[in-house]
Amino acid sequence: MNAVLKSAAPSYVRNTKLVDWVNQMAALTKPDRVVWCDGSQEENDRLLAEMCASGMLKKLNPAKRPNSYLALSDPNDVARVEERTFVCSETREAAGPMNNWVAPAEMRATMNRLFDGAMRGRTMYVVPFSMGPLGSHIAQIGVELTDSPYVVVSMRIMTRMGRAVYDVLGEEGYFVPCVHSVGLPLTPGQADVRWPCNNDEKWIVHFPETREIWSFGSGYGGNALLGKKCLALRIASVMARDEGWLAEHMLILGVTDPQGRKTYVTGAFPSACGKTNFAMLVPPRQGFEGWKVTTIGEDIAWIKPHADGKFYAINPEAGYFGVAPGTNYHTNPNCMTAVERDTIFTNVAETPDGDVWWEGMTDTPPSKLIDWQGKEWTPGCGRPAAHANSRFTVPATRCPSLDPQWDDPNGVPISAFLFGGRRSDTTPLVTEALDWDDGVYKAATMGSETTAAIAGKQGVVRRDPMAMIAFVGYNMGDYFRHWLKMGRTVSQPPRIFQVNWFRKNAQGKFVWPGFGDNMRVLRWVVERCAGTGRARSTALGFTPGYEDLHWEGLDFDAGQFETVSGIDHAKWQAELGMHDELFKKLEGFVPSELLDRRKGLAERLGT
Ligand code: TSX
Ligand code: MN
Repeated sequence: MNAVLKSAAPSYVRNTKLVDWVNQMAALTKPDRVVWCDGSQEENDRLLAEMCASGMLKKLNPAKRPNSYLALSDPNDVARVEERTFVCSETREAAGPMNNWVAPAEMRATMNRLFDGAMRGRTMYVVPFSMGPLGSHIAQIGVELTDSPYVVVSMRIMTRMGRAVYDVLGEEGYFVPCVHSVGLPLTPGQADVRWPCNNDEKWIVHFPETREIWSFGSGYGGNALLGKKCLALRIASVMARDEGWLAEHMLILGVTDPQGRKTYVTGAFPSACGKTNFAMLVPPRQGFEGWKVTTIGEDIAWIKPHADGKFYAINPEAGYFGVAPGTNYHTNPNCMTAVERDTIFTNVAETPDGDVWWEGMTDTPPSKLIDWQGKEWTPGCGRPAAHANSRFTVPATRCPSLDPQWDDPNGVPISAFLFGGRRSDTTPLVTEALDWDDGVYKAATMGSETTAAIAGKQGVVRRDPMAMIAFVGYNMGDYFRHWLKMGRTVSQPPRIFQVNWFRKNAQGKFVWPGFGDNMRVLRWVVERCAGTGRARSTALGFTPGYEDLHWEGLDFDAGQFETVSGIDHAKWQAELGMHDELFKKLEGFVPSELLDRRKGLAERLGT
């Protein structure tokens, strides 16, 4: 067959398993062409030009937004699809009650049926990528086969993609095979659509034992850029369990104090809770002279125990795929600077002069826009101009706060883990866990009010253990057990803190100013790690008193502090009930240590 002949690998691809697999997948999916990507500038320019010609991308005005592009997706393909995400381990128990499960043999039959001829009329791109610095002992290699050029150019931003990966792979190197199709084959002569996808069938499938990823029917975000949620979280979490490390939904930041001492902190927050903003935080001008926050990562951390008794973390990604709405020069100036150029925007609005706009970018919207569905838009027309889950895709190297060590193959030593959901009540501003196991309990029982980053209902409290509910590739109970165990593998485990920027007052207004002022909490965390920060003991753990935080430059009185940090015993009674509901869902799998912690917490609360 011609298509198979055309797939002949370049001479620098020496991995026979890879070549065999690509040929096998080409025979199954039947693309018109196979293109082995090298990640070069020329290749990228060609793909961008092709997409501009086909209408999938629009080049933005280079005078306003140099080297940047806009993609508008199908209105039915705008977010991750959790109900269509599957973990196909040999047994249902291994996947656990939190994952959708189908027996691997049955799922393989489904995948073979769906992918048979799925790429007809299209090009299959072979996309080699490294999650983590090339050659790092913490990094992993993946190869994504995709029929979407948008995925190729996005993967080139989000990962270390290209020819150097083939060199690291060599003849025998291991890679995670990832197969992706938008699921819309073309018959000869059939015109393509702007954003091909399949509106009847979407499947995001993981085989954890064989470490394979298959994705069908969507071209959007985590459904299609398979290095991110699929590999770096769901498959990596299984590798981490087997090999003794942690693959987490966490930002990584560095805090430098005026003496130049550096403390690295990670933060796990559910999707679109402001993780990117926190990772790029700018400290308040007053009272924080000489303090600096630097960014290592804003979504995923891979964390390994080191011989010095500490955990070291890398960011496996090389770019940011962040939510645009709400991002502005006040909420995240570093991010706004990052996306000034070299950025692919998806589902934001376009201005008449060829720039982009989204809700919350400026106080007053432009008087005329083209919205995310390509329709004319005017202020007050009743529709949002940008989709609530619209995104920017930008290289990490564009970020002004990027930490000099962000690319260090050994990672950075972590002193604290932060866990924070979006809670309008109950959870205080900041609480330090009593010890490792108490921290694991707090993280495991974390709840957050839902937002638009996932398809489904908004504004209800969803339990989101470690912000990993959608991302653990095995049984959540075993994941808790793995966390408990990992704390015992290092002599200096990080301190664990629970945070909440989102408490509201009786009038339903946010009380804590958030954003840069979160530095006041972060400074206390750093001081606790250094042994200098003062704390009071409460039923929940250690918390700062009003006088233990630095208030210079902020008008925030003790009464307001009480509103964001008070412990309401009736609310905590209800909260414990919700912890029980979570544990009920995981019945038979919850480690006894956590059930003991539930008892201890109830006793301390006097309930
Ligand atoms: O990202 C946020 N952070 C973390 C920042 C480092 N957001 C945005 C969440 C959606 C992505 C926040 N929203 C934060 C926060 O700390 N806090 C809030 C709630 C809030 C919103 C607005 C105001 C104050 C708090 N104030 C005014 O609008 C003036
Ligand atoms: Mn995320």
